[in-house]
Parts: sequence; structure tokens; C-alpha cells
Amino acid sequence: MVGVGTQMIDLAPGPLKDWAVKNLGTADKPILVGGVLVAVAVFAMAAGVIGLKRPRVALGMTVLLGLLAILAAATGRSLATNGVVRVLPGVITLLVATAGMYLVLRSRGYSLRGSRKQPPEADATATSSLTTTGSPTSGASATAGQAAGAEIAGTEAGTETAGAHAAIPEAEAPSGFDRRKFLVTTFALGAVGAGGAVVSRVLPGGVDEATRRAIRIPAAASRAKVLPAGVAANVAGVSPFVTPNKSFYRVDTLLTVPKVDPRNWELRVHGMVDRELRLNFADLLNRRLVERDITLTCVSNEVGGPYVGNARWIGVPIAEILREAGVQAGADAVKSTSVDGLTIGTPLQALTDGRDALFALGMNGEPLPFDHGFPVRMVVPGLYGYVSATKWIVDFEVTRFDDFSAYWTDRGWAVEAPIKTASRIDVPKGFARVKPGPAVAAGVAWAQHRGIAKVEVQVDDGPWQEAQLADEAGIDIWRQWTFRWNATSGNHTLTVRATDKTGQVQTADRAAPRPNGSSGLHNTVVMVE
Ligand SMILES: Nc1nc2c(c(=O)[nH]1)N[C@H]1C(S)=C(S)[C@@H](COP(=O)(O)O)O[C@H]1N2
Ligand SMILES: [Mo]
Repeated sequence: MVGVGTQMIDLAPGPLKDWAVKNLGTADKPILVGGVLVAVAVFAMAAGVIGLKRPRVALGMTVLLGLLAILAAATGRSLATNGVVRVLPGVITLLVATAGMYLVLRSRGYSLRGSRKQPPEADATATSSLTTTGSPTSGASATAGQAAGAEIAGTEAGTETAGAHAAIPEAEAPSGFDRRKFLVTTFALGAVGAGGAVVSRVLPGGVDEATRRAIRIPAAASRAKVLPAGVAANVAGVSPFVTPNKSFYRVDTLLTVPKVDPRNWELRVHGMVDRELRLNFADLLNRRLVERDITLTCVSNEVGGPYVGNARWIGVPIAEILREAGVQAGADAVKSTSVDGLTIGTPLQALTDGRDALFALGMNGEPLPFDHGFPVRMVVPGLYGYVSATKWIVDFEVTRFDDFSAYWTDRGWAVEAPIKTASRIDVPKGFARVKPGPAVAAGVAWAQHRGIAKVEVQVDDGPWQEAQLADEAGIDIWRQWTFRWNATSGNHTLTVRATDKTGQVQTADRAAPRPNGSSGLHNTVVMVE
């Protein structure tokens, strides 16, 4: 089922996917999973109903569904496990479910060779059992539950119909319908489905949370700069300066997060290099580690949106690895690939020009969370995540932009995408009620690797007024701001804009996130009364 879902993500038209990211946010995946579950359940029930009259058609639909699921698992982009291992749970579940169905039928006195006179219940059972076949992963317990529901519904319908078709010849009629036995079998099949799911989770050699937590990352040889005392605006409601891992935004294409075993992990550095390197997790832990605060931003972030976060990363400088490998003349890009096969293209220059581009191993004092790329991901200051921040990275190929295209650029996003200068009002929230008199607004601004020089706020159509900037922690890090104003009765619109340290003023021209990031000014309406 997750295989089907992932394929849907890859095949989904760009606009639909953008819509999902924008409107469903991190909930887009549960909704997709739910959608696939419902579709499968409806399909199963349809097969069950058809099966009342035409068992073979229902059986055909069932097998088709099972094969579709296996196909999805087989063709899905995954380097985590080879094809055979990936489809194994699906195949096993399909076989067991079919055998189970056969047993159910036999226990009820039917021969599978019997044609249209089979009892309709048989087909409901078959269909629903196979429903679990298509769900060899996390959603499967839910699938199993739904399938069981569908089976029970099918049984009821079937029982009625069996009564209505009393004309079935004695010899071929059910030898008595044992409801209890049927339910037990049904739930046993559900359990098999769930078992298949568990097997599929365990097979790729994934690790658990305890193993992740047990990893000790040595202290960095180069620590993060000590934060100035005043990096926070200290206004209730402003985003915390360091975004906790739990609330850090997450954007990727996956329904199930890879749980790569660091003991088996390896990064291959190759392509236009003098020496190919193969680095394992221990190799990276033993290298010179660097700790940096870096603010990440997603290109899909709308003006005023939530897809930006700041964390303290620890890892190995990518430039040092590249120096060791020896970059050859003519190369201008790196194509990195994650364990699930997703590709990202990054300008070589951003990895070698002295900025803190890292193979990150840790985030905010712990090993990378699974959601954020465990065991190793890229972090490159100044570039949107889709061109720089490869999570679960396994392959790093020095190459030329002319020689490849990456996952998102194949879907209409720009090849090069530096983060645009941006600012956001965190407080007051839109349509907040504010008391007349002295009031405060506050928020964050970012222009990674250029730095924020100024933030201004405009009340209605008034003049731009300078906000007070919190201390700067570094040019790769967002900066908080506070604006004090005198609120008068009525509705007012506050608009914010930032100026980066190159002197560029944030543009008021509105642009959608695609192809290279949104632009425009964030504003918020407050009601003063
Ligand atoms: N393997 C992989 N890495 C990925 C992505 C992805 O879909 N798959 N998404 C990228 C995008 S679009 C962004 S904005 C960042 C988000 O990182 P986060 O989820 O840790 O916040 O990861 C990047 N790295
Ligand atoms: Mo992104």
C-alpha cells in the first residue's frame, strides 16, 4: 500500500503535489495513505458485490489489485533494498492469503474449481484477504482492520443472498455457514496481513529509535559560535531561535521514513574525481567535526509560511571530502542520491567556496532524527533544501549540470535556487485583537549566506519604519526583529520587509513558490479595539 502511495507521489502531476504540500502540509502523507486505504477498501467491496454474481471477475479484480501492489513495490524508487526483497512481503502475503482463502472455502465445503455457483461469501473473503496483500508496510494494521470490516460486510450481504438463492442444488450448496469459524479465519488472515507488514519493516535491516539514540557523536573540533545574548526578540509567540527537532518542518516524498542502519551505511563519492571514496559512518565520526547553526528553508514555503527552521548541525565539511577526492576540471555540480533513490543537484561552488556545507550527522545535540535524514544528510547554507539538503544520502557524484537532471528539476523547479531574502510576522497573528496604545509586533527574517541588514514595518499605507533587530548570530542564520507601534482603534495592516547585507531590499512582487521560491511581502491584519 505504501508502495502504491509512493508511486502516486512520483507520478502525481506537479500542481497536485504542490497543492498537497501547501494545503495539507505534513498531513499530506496520512491523507494520501488514508486515500489509498479507502480506494482499496472500496475496490475490495466492489469486488465483493460483483462476486455475488460473478466470483471469477471478483477473483480477477483481487489478483489484479495484489499484482498492482507488488508492481508498485517493485518499480518504486528505492535503493534501500533490492527488488526481490522489496516485493517479498507482498508475494508472501499474497500466497498465504490465497492459501487461506482456499482453506476457508474448503472448510465450507466448496471446491475452488466450482464455477458461478460458489457462495458469494467466498469472493468477499478472497477479495478482502488480498486487500491486505497490497499493504506490506506501516499502514497495514489499518488495512487489515478495514479489510476485516469489508469481509464482515461481504459476509452479511452474502448470507442474505445465499438465502435468496435457495434454488442452488443440494450438492453444491454450503454445508452450513459457520459464522464463528468464518470470523476467526477472517481475523487470522488479517493477522497474516499485519505479519506481512511487520516482516516488510524488518527486512530492509532498519534500526530502531534506541539504536539511534545510543549513538554518541564526539564533540566538534570547531564549535558553533557562542550565541550573542540578544538573539531572541523575547516576545511571546515568536518562533524560538532554535527550532526543536520535534517541530522542525519536514518536506520529502516518502510515506515511510527510511531507518537506515548506520553499520551498513556507506557514502560513495565518485564521478569527476581523481580518487573515488567510500566512507562509512565510523569514518565520518572519526573525522574533524564542525558544529554550525544553519537555517533551512523550503522552496515551497509561501510568503509567511512555516517551512523554515533553524538548527545546530554537527558534521563533516563537504569541502574537505571533495579536496580528498580531488575534483577534476570541468565539473560544476554534485548529484547526490538518497537511499530511496531521490536525486538532488547542487552547484559545486556552494560546496567549495568556504561556506559551511556539511555532511551532517547530528541536529540540535542528538543524532539526526529519522525524519531529518538519519544517519547522514547534506546541509548547505544559502540554498533551498531541494537543491542542497539531501537526507538519507548514500551517493555523491561530482558531475556537470549538463549531464543530469534531478528529481525536482524534472518537475518544473529551477536547477539553481539560492534562498530569497524573506521576512515573516509571527506576532500578532492574523486578525488578532489588540488593545489601543503601545503594541508590539515581532517575527523572523532570513537571507542565508548574505545576512539580514535591516527589517522594516509599514502600518497601513504609512512610511516604512525600521524594526529593532535582535543580535545577529551569523549570516547563515535567521534573525529576529521587534517593532513597537502605537495602535489606534480600527483595523490595521502590518507589512514587513527585509534588506539583506548586499543591500537588496525584499521585493514586493509576488511570485509563487515554483520555480525558484516565493516572493512578496508578508502582512497581517490586526483589529484594534
Ligand atoms: N532524500 C530526500 N532528501 C530531501 C528531500 C526529499 O524529498 N528526499 N526534500 C528536500 C527538501 S525539498 C527540503 S526543503 C529539505 C527539508 O529537510 P527537513 O525535512 O529535514 O526539514 O530536505 C531536502 N532533502
Ligand atoms: Mo523543500
